[in-house]
Amino acid sequence: MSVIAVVGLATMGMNLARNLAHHGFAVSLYNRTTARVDDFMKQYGTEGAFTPARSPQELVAQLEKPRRILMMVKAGPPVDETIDHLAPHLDAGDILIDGGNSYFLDTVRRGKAVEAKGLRFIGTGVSGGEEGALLGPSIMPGGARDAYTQVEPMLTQISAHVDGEPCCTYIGPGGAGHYVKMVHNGIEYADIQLIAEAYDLLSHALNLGADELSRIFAEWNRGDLESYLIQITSEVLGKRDRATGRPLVDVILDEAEQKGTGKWASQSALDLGIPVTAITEAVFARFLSALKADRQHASKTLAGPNGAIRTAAPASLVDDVRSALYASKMVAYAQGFEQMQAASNEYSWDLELGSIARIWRGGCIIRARFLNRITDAYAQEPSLKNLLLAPYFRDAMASAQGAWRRVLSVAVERGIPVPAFSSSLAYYDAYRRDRLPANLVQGLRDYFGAHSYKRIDRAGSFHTRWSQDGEEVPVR
Ligand code: NBP
Repeated sequence: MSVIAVVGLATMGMNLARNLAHHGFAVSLYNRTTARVDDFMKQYGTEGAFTPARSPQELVAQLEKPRRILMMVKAGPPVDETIDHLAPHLDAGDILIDGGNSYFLDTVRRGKAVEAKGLRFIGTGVSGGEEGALLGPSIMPGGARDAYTQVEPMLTQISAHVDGEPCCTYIGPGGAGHYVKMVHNGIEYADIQLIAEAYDLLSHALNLGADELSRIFAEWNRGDLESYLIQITSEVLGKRDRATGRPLVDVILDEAEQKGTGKWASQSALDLGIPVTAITEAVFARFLSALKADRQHASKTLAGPNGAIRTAAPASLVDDVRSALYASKMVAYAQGFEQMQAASNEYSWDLELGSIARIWRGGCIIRARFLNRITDAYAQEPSLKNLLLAPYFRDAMASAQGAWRRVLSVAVERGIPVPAFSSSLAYYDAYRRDRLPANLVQGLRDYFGAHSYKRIDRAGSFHTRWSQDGEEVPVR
């Protein structure tokens, strides 16, 4: 008998099934197109205790009870179709696990529908791509805790481990797991955009080529910025194109694509009223990059500051950009964690933010040395309002801000777009201000719409009859 089934044997399902088998778990395999099951058995059948199934009936007969089925199918309607395909053959208490990148409100809906049938449902984020799935991903499971307990030994064993701790922990009920994965992906968008801006700045302001930039990122990976994304940036920049002999990055088309998790993260932040500027700018930057034809036209039409800049950027710009990247990254993470706290309050998930940072230290795409700092910050102060207020981050921002501002001056003078760098600094500068120009915003709103305003010196709401007698009147 198998202890778990994997349904959906594309990149992720195939590698997770192999990972489970490598850890000694007997795994049943099923896929809508059964040829994939046969291909899997031919290629990997000897790696572990695999049992192929060609129908849902065959699959359920192979599984120990309560049955545990990990679905790794394309997000969206395929998940509903797979549930509908399998559920009629399952018994009360059996557990369906959706390990794809599902939208968290779909997970809430599916959880309720599945539980109404007497089954149990787990919606789990899995990060790490192909390699992570095979060698140890970061796993973010959400749903009923009793269902999680039934799969915990498997999920923790196949997850990545850092300092002997698994990169898997129970996240919370309902859609909590997929929500946290969505914010993870949003932060990944922001991280990638910040790296791209650093690359763009150094290549344009200092005229550095891909090989030199590859060396710079490799150097940065030995310091505070040490992370998977910085490491692979160095590798991508160092790669030569076989066909042309040029750096491969120079022949890759500059149109970024996306699958939607960053957009969902931004949409949810807007719904929650949380200023998640770095992720949202990263999503917008991808949209703008996709307007290639428009940009090509505009590049010949719209004026920039080129030619006006005579002074060469100093070589110290490299260090400044490193500091600016680190500071902007801290803002992106602070915003993402604030968003998760807001969602936790809104949906009553009781998220443990320090534990989330802990399970992102290994396996996932945003794994980074500095996640330890986030775990430490929440360990010291579990009700921390904003990561930037924690002593480590407060001090790191204070020491990076000079470089950050110099970098933005260089970018603005030279017309180099740095939306994530600059919106992160604007967020920092706004967040640390006790008085913002929202007083004028309120005055204008009251002028044209009688929306009223509050005063700094008296309680209550007020309206001024701006264009009539100019009198201020209290609003009840
Ligand atoms: P894909 O997202 O490419 O999905 C392919 C799988 O979905 C195949 O097994 C396919 O079956 C199945 N499928 C489709 Br398409 N429509 C179906 C339907 N109507 N009913 C049943 N099965 C259906 O696979 P993936 O890249 O392995 O990703 C799986 C999940 O993990 C996705 O949600 C993805 O977003 C997420 N994820 C992916 C990565 C990554 O790096 N790729 C990382 C993290 C998370 P078929 O063989 O019959 O067409």
